[in-house]
Amino acid sequence: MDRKLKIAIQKSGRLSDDSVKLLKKCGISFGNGLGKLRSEANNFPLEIFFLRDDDIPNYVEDSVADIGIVGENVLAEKDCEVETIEKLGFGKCRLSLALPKSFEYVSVKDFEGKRIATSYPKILGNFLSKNNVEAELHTISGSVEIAPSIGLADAVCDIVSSGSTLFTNGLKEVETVMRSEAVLIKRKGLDEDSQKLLNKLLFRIRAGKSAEENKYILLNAPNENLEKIIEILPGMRSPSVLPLAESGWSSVHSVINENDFWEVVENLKTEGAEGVLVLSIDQMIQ
Ligand code: PRT
Ligand code: ZN
Repeated sequence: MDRKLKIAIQKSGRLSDDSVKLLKKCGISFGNGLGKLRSEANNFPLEIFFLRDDDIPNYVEDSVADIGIVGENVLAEKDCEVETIEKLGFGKCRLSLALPKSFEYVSVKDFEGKRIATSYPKILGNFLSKNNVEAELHTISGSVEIAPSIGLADAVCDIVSSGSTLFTNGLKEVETVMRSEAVLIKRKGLDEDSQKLLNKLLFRIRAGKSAEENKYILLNAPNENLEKIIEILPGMRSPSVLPLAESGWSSVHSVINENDFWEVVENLKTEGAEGVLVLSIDQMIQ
């Protein structure tokens, strides 16, 4: 029997589009029509399950799926026996403690004896006990941010990304309890055939991720400054240098990290680089 790898992704929510995009970027094609719970890839031995994010760690733990994509926040709250294999760089957010705007916050000790509404009692409980703070946790599953205004709690501990939800509810963020992003998880005891398929998938995920983090750069450099320019451009191995038709000049090609991009370009300009072109990379195999 031909083995298929089973992956669980969020059906509809903040991680859905990026999870689908990630698989498609790996060259995997599948139908993900509305209302579908399961889909099979046409060109990779992969079966995709569309589930609620909260259920994904359990389904992976119970071997219903081999792997899954879920937020680290959900994973930490669940305490399932699964292994995190790769950070995926999307779904970034933080779990934070927030208080009414007018509260004069000094330190985490201000939460002593407070009633805190949250959907993350386990993560918050650990954080508070690490800080020797005793508070009363009220676990609610949604609309945590309205709890203080209706008198249900004095503070909240909720997921924040832009901060606008807290702001519009008259709250301010005062402590970060944890940072989170989407991760790829796998079940324990994956058989050899499934592991081989996972390695193949991971190879493609990593190639796409490196491509996103890097840029391809081309520029013209006066030969007398080549040495300095090459020093600025590390490249995958080292930059490619080709002579230009005009004597005394060379074309230099390299790959640079997106985070260093502007600084590198400024330094190149200082060393006399001209005609700098920067291109996105589709895949980067290292
Ligand atoms: O239906 P299902 O159970 O699958 O989805 P869900 O409603 O439980 O989760 P969903 O889709 O909202 O979030 C899925 C995952 O996305 C979360 O577990 C996080 O890992 C991640 N994520 C990233 C976020 C946010 N950003 C986020 N902003 N999850 C929730 N929010 C909510 C937050 O709860 C708050 O209500 O957005 C609001 C705050 O946003 P800002 O931008 O106003 O700060
Ligand atoms: Zn959920």
